[in-house]
Amino acid sequence: MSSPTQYRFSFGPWNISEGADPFGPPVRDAFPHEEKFALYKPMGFDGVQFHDDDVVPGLESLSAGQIENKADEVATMLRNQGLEAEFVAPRMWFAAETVDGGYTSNCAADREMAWERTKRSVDIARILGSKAVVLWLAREGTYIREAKNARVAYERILELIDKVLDYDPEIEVWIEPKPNEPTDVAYVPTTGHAIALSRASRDHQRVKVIIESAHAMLAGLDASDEMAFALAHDKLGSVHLNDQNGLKYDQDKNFGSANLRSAFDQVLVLEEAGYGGNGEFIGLDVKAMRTQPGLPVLDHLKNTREYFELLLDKVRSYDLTKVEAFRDDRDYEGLERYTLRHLLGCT
Ligand code: XLS
Ligand code: MG
Repeated sequence: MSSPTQYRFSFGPWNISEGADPFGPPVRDAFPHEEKFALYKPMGFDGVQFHDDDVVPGLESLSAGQIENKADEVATMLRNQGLEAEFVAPRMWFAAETVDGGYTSNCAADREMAWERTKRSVDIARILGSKAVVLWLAREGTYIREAKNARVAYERILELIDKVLDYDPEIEVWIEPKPNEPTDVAYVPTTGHAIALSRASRDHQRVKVIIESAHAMLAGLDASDEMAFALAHDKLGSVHLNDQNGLKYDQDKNFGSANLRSAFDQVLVLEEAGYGGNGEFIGLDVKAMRTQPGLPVLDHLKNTREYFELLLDKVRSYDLTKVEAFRDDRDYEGLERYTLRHLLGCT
């Protein structure tokens, strides 16, 4: 029997102490960005997920050389802390030019700006030794469907992916699908859309997906099935584990906090496929509750990591021989009882 996967965990600095929300006063101060990295290892995290401007703040007004110097500094800091950069994502949704999307904007100058910014993210990823850029296509969609030509928009996204693959012969592109928010309707809402784009690209082995549990749920889909679909295509670059209580705003709740059984199913799918065996991270995208004071606020990250480990114990003690027997008898009532009793700790 092969030895059990030693999972490694990652999260992005945006998961720590962002104290403001759109509907009330800040409940906690922002924690200084550069001090966040020292918090990773003591909490049991080995990977940092980055936006390009988490690495190089204010990069839009810096020269390529200045960006490189700052990225070099961060690379040294990561080495000193024993941390790995999991991915770098162009934060394409705050610039004035990308209000109506970057890659799919109707304006050629905006699309050019988006491409330039994406190249800088690839440069930064290369300097940090990260193998992937993540495209969370936040504003690549519309508020009214007539605003853009959807067929052309898909072509533009594919063209961009091909350009990234050409620009760097080693970089991987991981698409993070999400069906809505900030746009009303997004062009790449599901894993299936992302994998279709991958297959249509000029080097599909370098185009994968990162699946966020809550994003799948917002699309009305089962997060574990989305992960299974990507794994079946050998295209699960990473995950953003979290939870979501129904079809609302993007909540980024603690993994398992809204639906423990769904969280169990996700861990089961990952473990069964040997995910993590090639160095893939268990990435978390969880936010502190809006009511939570403190500085820095970290318990949601520690707790979600712990919930993953506890669910992993449940997955590893789930009796697959029994499961098979229930399946053979098509006794799903019995299978559900076994599963729920197992989750509830009954022997
Ligand atoms: C949004 C995402 C985003 C990315 C990287 O849900 O988590 O922050 O992962 O752009
Ligand atoms: Mg995410």
